[in-house]
Amino acid sequence: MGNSFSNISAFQSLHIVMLGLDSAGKTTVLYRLKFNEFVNTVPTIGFNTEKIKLSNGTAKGISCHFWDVGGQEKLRPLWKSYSRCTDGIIYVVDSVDVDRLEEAKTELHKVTKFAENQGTPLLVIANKQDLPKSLAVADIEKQLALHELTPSTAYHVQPACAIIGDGLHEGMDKLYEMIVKRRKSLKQKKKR
Ligand SMILES: Nc1nc2c(ncn2[C@@H]2O[C@H](COP(=O)(O)OP(=O)(O)OP(=O)(O)O)[C@@H](O)[C@H]2O)c(=O)[nH]1
Ligand SMILES: [Mg+2]
Repeated sequence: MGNSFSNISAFQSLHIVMLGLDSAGKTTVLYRLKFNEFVNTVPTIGFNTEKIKLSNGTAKGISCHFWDVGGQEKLRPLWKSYSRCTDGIIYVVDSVDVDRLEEAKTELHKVTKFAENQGTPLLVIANKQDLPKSLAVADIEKQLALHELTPSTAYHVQPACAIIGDGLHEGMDKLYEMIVKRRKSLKQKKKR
């Protein structure tokens, strides 16, 4: 049976960049998706990159080329070039690091304002939901002021726990759906 995503199988590997403040859990997400197990990480100096074939949900079988860029302040100037011309942006947030949510918001809004990123679908991963006092998705959405993003930017906020993998496949499905939708509408615009 065909579904609305069937044309995606013909797509080449999706190009996904993963950003977020240091220690948010980006590299943990990357290796959880790659190996389906917890991998102990060290702070990323530079970036990690992996080709991953998604193994679950509606995006099952889709190949993604992930770029996981270090989130330390001195590395953030790199975000611009890594996020250029990607199919999707994943922004990982530490849901208990309340003191740095404002900083996370500022950095996210900077990224989405780059001309090349206008309209690129955004998956916000509200990570570390296993920890007590983790903020709920609605609070994170509000604190990151996602409603202030340009209307052309589709986004989804996904609660997750990268160390056990909860929420990651659901999040990837949502990102994939947004990417498909965007490609379709860009195609239709071209036809007009
Ligand atoms: N409790 C909990 N800890 C997590 C979770 N995800 C990641 N961590 C931990 O958070 C710490 C930072 O994780 P990383 O994946 O290295 O963070 P990062 O975003 O890649 O950080 P940089 O490379 O410095 O940008 C590690 O000790 C992880 O084990 C989670 O869902 N729950
Ligand atoms: Mg890292």
